[in-house]
Amino acid sequence: MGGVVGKGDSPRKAWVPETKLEAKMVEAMQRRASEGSTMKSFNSIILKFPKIDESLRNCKAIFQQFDEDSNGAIDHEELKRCFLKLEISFSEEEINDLFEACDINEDMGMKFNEFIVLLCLVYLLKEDPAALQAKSRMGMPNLEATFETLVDAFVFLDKNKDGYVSKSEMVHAINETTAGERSSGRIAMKRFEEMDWDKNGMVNFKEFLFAFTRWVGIDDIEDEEEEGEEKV
Ligand SMILES: [Ca+2]
Ligand SMILES: [Ca+2]
Ligand SMILES: [Ca+2]
Repeated sequence: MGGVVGKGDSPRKAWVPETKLEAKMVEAMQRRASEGSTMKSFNSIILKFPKIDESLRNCKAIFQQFDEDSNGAIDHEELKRCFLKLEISFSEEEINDLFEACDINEDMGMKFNEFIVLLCLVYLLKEDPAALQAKSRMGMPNLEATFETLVDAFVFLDKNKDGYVSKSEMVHAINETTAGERSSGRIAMKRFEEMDWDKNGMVNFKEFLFAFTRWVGIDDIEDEEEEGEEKV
């Protein structure tokens, strides 16, 4: 891969997309950012938490529908049929990339929260006119509205529209809301650290989504197994 900045051997460059999928995500997010955000403050995002929470929980039925063998996870084949049914025309490679990106505990199955993140990424990527000829909808209007809110929230935070939320952008967003409060910087840091899953100093949309599922408690629905324990 060309273009690696030649300072030392730091393993990753935070703001350079690490995968093709991430590059597409960033691109889609930047395109979306050019339309602006309806969010006015970080608080306005927080106020939407309950509604987002409810909507995502309702999505459990969709998850169960596509978890054909009811083993609590959506595997590759189930996901492919899910895409077929939702008329999401992604290539095999795109589906694989998405699957890999969202399967954070790498057990080859989408848990509920992973599936939600995946669907939201699909929602974002589907807006890409180059990737998809048809602007077909996913056929889940409520869920799409929620995804739109999440995209909107990310766009609000990403002030410089580079497709990532940096620490200073987070601080900026929170300071706007809680002007003058001394604790706000610390809150911003904490929120940021919760989001920056791979600790590379930048939050991409996927990390943001996973953080969201934690904040609204979606991942509590699934029993969180301890590490190394795959079977229930
Ligand atoms: Ca299954
Ligand atoms: Ca940014
Ligand atoms: Ca990160």
